[in-house]
Amino acid sequence: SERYNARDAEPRWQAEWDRQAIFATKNDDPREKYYVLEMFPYPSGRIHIGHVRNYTLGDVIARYMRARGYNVLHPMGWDAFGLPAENAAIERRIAPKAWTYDNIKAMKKQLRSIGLSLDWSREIATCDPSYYKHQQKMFLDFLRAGLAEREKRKINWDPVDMTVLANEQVIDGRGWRSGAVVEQREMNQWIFKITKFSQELLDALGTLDRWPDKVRLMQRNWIGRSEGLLIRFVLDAATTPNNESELKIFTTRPDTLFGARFMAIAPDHPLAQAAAKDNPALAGFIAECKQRGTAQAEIDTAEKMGFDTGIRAIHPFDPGWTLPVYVANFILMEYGTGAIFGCPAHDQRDLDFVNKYGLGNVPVVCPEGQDAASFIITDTAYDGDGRMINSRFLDGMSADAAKEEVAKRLEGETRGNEPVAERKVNFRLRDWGISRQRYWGCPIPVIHCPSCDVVPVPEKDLPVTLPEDVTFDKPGNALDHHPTWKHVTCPQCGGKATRETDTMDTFVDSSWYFARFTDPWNDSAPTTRAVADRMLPVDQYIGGVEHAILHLLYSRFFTRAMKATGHLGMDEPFKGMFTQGMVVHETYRKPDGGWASPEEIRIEVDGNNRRATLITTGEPVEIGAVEKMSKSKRNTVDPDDIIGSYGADTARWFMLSDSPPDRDVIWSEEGVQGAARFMQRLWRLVNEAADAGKAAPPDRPATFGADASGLRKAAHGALDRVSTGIERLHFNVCLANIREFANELADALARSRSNKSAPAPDLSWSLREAAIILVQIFSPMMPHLAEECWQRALGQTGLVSEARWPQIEPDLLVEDSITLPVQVNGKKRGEVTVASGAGNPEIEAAVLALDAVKQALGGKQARKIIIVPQRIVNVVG
Ligand code: ANZ
Ligand code: ZN
Repeated sequence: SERYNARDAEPRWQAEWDRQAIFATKNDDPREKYYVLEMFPYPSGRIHIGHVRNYTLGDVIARYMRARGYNVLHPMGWDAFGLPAENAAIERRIAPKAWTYDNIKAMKKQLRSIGLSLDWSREIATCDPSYYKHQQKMFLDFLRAGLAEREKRKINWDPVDMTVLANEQVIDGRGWRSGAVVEQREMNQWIFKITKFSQELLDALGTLDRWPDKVRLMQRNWIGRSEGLLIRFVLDAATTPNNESELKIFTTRPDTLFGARFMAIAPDHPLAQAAAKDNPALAGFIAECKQRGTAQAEIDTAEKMGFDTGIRAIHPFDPGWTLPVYVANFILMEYGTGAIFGCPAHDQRDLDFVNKYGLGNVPVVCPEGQDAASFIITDTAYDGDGRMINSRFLDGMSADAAKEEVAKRLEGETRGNEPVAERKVNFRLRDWGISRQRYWGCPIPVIHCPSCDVVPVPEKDLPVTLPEDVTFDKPGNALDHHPTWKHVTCPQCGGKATRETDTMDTFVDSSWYFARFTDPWNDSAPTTRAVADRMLPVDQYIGGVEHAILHLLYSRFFTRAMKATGHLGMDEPFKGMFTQGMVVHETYRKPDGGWASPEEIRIEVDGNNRRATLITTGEPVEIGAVEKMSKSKRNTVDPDDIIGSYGADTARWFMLSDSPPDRDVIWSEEGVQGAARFMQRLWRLVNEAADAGKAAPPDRPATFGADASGLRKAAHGALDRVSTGIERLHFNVCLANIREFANELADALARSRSNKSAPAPDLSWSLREAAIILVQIFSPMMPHLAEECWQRALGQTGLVSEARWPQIEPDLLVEDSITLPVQVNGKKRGEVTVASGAGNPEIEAAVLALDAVKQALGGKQARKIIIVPQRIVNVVG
């Protein structure tokens, strides 16, 4: 047969799938649903190879589950708001909307060329008013339910770009785009009260047993629950500014109280502010601290710095013991109480701090087996378990017992009618600040009125749409600069008022799109409850590990908030989660030190050596490390080029072949060529098997000879392994199984050809069966080739994309046989070989059929047969 021409076949089958709309999912389909979702793309302009991997993984599952008879939902859309559209507007003078929709158009065409089984009738773009109007409605619902609020918050302010920056956008204290030194400002921000669900979000992680452990752990750490004690320290009045008499701290280590050397408070702690009033040097220090970013990483890596306020705190167990109170740059106002006692021997930050300021340390927890007298701490704090030392009444206790003892004693003591200490569960998780001073986002639907304060936009006035006639000639928020957009009349009093010009963080858009996909046609509400409750949760979600924390946590919050406001009936949006690895590529270094792209070089393989040269000049190129694809290293490959020259099936196959899907896969030209050759091989093989099977009887033969049985075992074994492999997402293993089975089929064909005469009917039937199974098991990975084989080679009617997955014949899966010794009247007479799963009747029949046994019985009936499982068979004559 002629070569398989992917460039001709692929668009043809894509058009056929479209024409028959076979991937359009009906919400009233009575079959059990299965929802597969890959994280939707940002419309940056081009699909990159990582998308191809992500969507191919999801597509294999979707196609497989469809063949298994599920009502599969596999939608696609666009995470379409965000900063790059505004940057394009500034740099290239294209309106953000036009830029975004142009990109969507281009990328949709690219996605279609991959041959994904997507239901495009549900396509959504988050920048479309038909989407974000529902988001605005939910914002108002959340506001009413106390799940959204306005709050004064400390934020990172970029004075050049005139915008708030997320912590991740502050690099070394500077704005990531402008390079300007970031200021900390207090500003009114809209927040979502994710902390209302802190405990629930933590507890429910335990139910997500189809999520990667590492993702659950990352979420657990992000939520950061810790159990500790709030302790009120008395301040020495002689050293303390007016009206301040105590300092409340949060600690998780009350056991270390006798190792305390100092107290520390956040630069924006009220006590610090009070102390700075008549202390200009302290005020200067505080101002310096505030110039730093608020990012945790920033704080963790910055050098520990402090300033002695002169205030002294009194130790809760010793009125004669005072501790200096410092303002320190590593204490956050937003965590605990913004104040600590420092125990340098058992906390590294505190140790770094005292070593700088010469405050010394006293170890109070001694590791088991360590001599207390010789236990000293110099540069490394000890944060493990042990016995208490240097701690008066705690000495000799375990650290855990000491924690409990301190808590009990201080809880029982009162000062001014209040206990000196109380137990407290603290969470690291903060409420979600969603305000962005950006144009290209979902407008927050509220109005500020000088007399009525904050007034929600009446629902009948939704959506609040973005104006399109905006300019970006000034830095800052284009909504703010618009001459008319924000000027409105107050819906409550009819007076002059202004719109909120903040838009929502784009993470809001992606926190509920999976729910919208269940009924994107509903114009009057975000979801159709009955439909959403039937189609959700997402059974398999697939995406990059970079979203393991924020996006997944926000979506989990949103699902709960939507439940609380009546839009959904469940708590968890994603039943199964999978994080795929990256596509990486080797790098090529030119003699002049610059990087060469993969298209510019030629690779020669000589045994184990690979040499690279520049195609244009023949100069040698150094083959460098395999790295994440990036523009700067020029080691990217363009999906369009790959699909253009090899076809989508080859790209899909290669993507799945070499590595487990959660690991990085190394893209290589040789690997892709290998995949392309295998595709041709499958095409030939299926055609040959189809030819050999032409003479097959229409009905399944009653019995099969050895050759046919062997082939059928291989086919059903492969079918079984590929099925479970797909269910476990072990795609690379599936591909290895398919290759192996292809070899077995080729062997069977070769044997039958060498027999000169036409294959017997049972073998010819089995060859055809094998070809059908082969095509079906590779169809989720190479769907276009599979259709071509299905109709053109095998002459099947209909589409393989709609065919039911083949039935496994379990009898054929019994791989191993077992051999048992056989005794007649206590004397060994021979051996019997049976399938390992064979039952007693089969074993008895096989034993009685042995000539040696017949002889030993002398033609008489056996009186009794005793089978010792897995060991021996005794025949009693
Ligand atoms: C005394 C102590 C001794 C502490 C010791 C630790 C070790 P997690 O587990 O993350 O909750 N801390 C409390 N509030 C803080 C703030 N606003 N900024 C910076 N650090 C703060 O951490 C709790 C511990 O972090 C607390 O326990 C406190 O230091 C510090 F050997 O108290 B600890
Ligand atoms: Zn008003």
